[in-house]
Amino acid sequence: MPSVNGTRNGKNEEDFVGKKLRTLPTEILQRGKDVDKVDLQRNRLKHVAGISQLSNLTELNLSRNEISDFPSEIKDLHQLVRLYLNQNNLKTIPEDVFPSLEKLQFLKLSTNRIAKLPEDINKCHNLSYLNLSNNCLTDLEPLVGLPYIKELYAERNQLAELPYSLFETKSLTQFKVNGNPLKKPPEEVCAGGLKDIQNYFSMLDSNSPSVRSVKTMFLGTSMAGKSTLCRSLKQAYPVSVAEDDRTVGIEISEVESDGVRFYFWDFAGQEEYYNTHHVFITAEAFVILAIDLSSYQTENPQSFDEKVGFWIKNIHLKIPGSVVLLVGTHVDQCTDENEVEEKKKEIEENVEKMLKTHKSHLDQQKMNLQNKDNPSLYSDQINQIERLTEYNLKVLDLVAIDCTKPQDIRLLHDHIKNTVLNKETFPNLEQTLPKCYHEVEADIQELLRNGDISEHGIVTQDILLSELKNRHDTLNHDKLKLILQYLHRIGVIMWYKEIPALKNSLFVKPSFLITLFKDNCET
Ligand SMILES: Nc1nc2c(ncn2[C@@H]2O[C@H](COP(=O)(O)OP(=O)(O)OP(=O)(O)O)[C@@H](O)[C@H]2O)c(=O)[nH]1
Ligand SMILES: [Mg+2]
Repeated sequence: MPSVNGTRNGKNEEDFVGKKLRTLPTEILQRGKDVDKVDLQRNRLKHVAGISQLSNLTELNLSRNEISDFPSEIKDLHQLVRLYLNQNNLKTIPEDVFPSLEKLQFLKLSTNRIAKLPEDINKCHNLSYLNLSNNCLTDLEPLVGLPYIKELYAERNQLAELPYSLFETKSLTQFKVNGNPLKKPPEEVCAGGLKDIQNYFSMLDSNSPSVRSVKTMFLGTSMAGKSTLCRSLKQAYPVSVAEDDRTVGIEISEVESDGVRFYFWDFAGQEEYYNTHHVFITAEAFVILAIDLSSYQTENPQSFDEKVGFWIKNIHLKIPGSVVLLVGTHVDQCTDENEVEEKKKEIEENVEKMLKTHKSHLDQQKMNLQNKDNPSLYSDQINQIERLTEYNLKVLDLVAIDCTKPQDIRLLHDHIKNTVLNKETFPNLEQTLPKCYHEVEADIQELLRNGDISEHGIVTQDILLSELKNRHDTLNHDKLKLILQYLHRIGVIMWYKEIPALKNSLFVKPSFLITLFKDNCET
């Protein structure tokens, strides 16, 4: 039994924080019913045998211990109001615990390995705060029916679908679910918050289609072959791009292939556009990083930096959850296969080094904080760093091709198809959307084509809403606005709703906006 220096205050509160405890101290157990609150966080407890003797406990903090089996004695703590079990190794929670915790209002189970919730958790009638973030949950259905749930956190789990009925609960005011492979509702809907989720479900019916879509960004230096790749992939055949045909700003297009809708974003590689890229790089994406292999120089750090390093750094900063495919072009202009192989190898090795350095910097920073005199003061920062390390920019091996050769374009096309359909690489590919979301998107394009919206695509909110309302009498302004916000989040339109001077203007043709930015940058 380790020596313990628990501190007591007059209010029957016991503090045993960070004492390296492996079992509950006997002196606390002896005090039995007199104890009101116990803080045992940051110890080495694997179990809490005897805890049921503290039958008047209202608050129990067991966070940051080594508990892997849910302590069944907890169910005898009928007075418990707040329970912390976050940062342990819990995998399962048995049935029959929560119905007995009639007074429990606050439950923190974040950062464990829980894969399944007990079916009777919804019998914990007074629960108003529940944190389930950083676990492996695939289903929140057992939570349906919690009458007073107010705050619910389920970030970074394995949730693909959310139960509709959960959002019919009037009491719910806070809900966070980012970092899940969501398809129903898609992450971009959830990002809008509770109201967006509720509206999404109210518009969803049994006919709502499931679509697989992926935002594909073509990045790389000017003349690398981005537009050639983009246009050739669309045709599944080489399309020649003239030398003086530089992309101005950005070209956005859509193509359907093998049941997947690709949104192609072909960026200008010329330097004067670099300042504008961040405007359009928001969510996760599939990035095709084009590298002209013929002009790439091995053993020349500057060449690597300019053609590859610069882009990887930027992608890491702006879209850290992305998948990057390195595509080496112009192999026909390389001397032979050896040259191509050598360049491919060097690029892949350098990229790997970059990613490793990035990770070791984060680990180092984390260690510095953990080694401070009182690391619990920095636990929030440590958590943030841990979150950043979870974002693994995935960089796939380099595919070297000659863009003028039909079989090379086909090879790349098939390679992209296999990559995108790989569930591990793209867990978010499939999404279920109410039909009206697609219809509104198509309507905006039609309004543009018909000239009902001016050519540059700038339109006031009132005009757009009234045009859309004419076409969808079942959708009120609030619902239409939520759909427009979703389209903004996926990048189909731009709506700077938070900026007072711009909130009444919608940019339904983002490519025009970037040209404006370019002009600004040049002046
Ligand atoms: N021989 C050969 N030419 C290529 C290959 N890929 C691209 N090109 C040519 O290289 C030139 C530049 O290609 P683009 O696709 O326009 O380059 P980009 O990356 O879109 O350039 P920016 O729009 O300026 O950013 C064009 O003339 C293409 O025809 C290739 O694999 N082999
Ligand atoms: Mg181009």
